[in-house]
Amino acid sequence: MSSPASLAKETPICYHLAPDKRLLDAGCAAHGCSHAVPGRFSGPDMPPCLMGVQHHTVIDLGKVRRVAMMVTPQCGGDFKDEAWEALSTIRAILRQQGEPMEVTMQTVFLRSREDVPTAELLFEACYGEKMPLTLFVVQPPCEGRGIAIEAWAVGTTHAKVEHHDEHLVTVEYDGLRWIYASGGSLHREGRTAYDQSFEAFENLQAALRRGGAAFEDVVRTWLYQGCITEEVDGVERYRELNRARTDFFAGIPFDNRPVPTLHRGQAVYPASTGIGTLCHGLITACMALHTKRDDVFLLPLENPLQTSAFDYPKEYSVKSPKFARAMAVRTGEDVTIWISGTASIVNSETVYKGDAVGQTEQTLTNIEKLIAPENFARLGWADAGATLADLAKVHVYVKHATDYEKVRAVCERRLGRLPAIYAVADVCRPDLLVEIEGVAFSRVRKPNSEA
Ligand code: 3EB
Repeated sequence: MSSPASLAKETPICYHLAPDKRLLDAGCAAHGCSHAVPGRFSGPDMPPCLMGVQHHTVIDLGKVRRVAMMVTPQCGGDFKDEAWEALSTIRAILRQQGEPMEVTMQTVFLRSREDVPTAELLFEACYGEKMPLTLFVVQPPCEGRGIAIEAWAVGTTHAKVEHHDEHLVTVEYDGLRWIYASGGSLHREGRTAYDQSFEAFENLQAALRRGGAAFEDVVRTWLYQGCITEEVDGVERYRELNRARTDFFAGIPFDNRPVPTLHRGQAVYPASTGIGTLCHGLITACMALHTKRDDVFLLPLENPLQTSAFDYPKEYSVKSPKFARAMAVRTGEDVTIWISGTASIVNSETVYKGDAVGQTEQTLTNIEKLIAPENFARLGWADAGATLADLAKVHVYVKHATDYEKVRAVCERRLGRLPAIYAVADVCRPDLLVEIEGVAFSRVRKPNSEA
């Protein structure tokens, strides 16, 4: 377990890598970084520019503190400057928490494939032995920067974090064991999309096993596929991914999950994001939950406005996409909702074709209805539910960079200013312009209470 002192010991390497002192002084305001700095967070050891933009949410679950961070650097400079600023911001946010924190999983969004090796080096130098499970995804951040980081951290006073290997990190607290696994980034030439996808699922399974879990413990997957809508030999790569996922999932007892659901005997698939990346190949990760507690339950959410993805008609895929619209995890009185990538689909059709604003509105309405108390009640949890105000963070994938401002305006109007990253990515249907995923935290309503 790390103490603040041991965290401080790691930093010199990073400071050494800091290529641009501009980031560390107040001179930032001079070139356009004019973020208001709340007094509590300023101080001699807190660079005003870095602390000015606070894109994080703190979630206290019992004794355990979790922090969700969405960091986009503001100050410019070359790629190393930007990466350094983003990493420093994460470090500074964690230092404010008053207890030692560790990053458990992060997704790093990069503008250019050429920056991946530099990013890998910088991140390894910065995190050392405590490298989180890290995905490097080539999806240009919309704000025009070379990098943006989405990261989860946990307080280590009451949680034990283990960094097993590059593909496996586990976190334990309160009788819960979360397993974060990655399937590697598969770039091999000459592999079909089907083989690549199947191999990624096998890799995830192998990592989960090393972490003491099985694939039927998985609650959430992320699939970043290169050339997602490209046709190879007449078949779209995303369709091949779906075929491989269907075949792989056929061997997983999702109808008999260790963590109870109301749906025994019915397959309960993980929540998921399936989206494009500018890299070739496939980058995958998943999150699993293992527990012996008897007050932990799962509820897969389907959307009253949408056909379930696994019931999509054949025109979209011979083998339908096997994922739930969201997965609600109830631990005692806390309900965490992992919302799948959600798009402007009503029933099974794309709506607001060619209209990014309309698609964003519809997507947010889809999320709102998905997590609403009425939907929870319909699906069997009468005392649970959430609103858009309960979102801790969102990730917004935009197909065309030119739609970014409009999309962001809609998101900010309906969601307020919450931690968000906007990145350019191909959504898996040619007519979809926006996809949004997020995580919401809520508590169950006590009997006899009205709220
Ligand atoms: C959709 O609703 C949009 O293949 O795992 C969203 C979330 C989408 C997950 C996946 C695909 C996936 O069909 C696309």
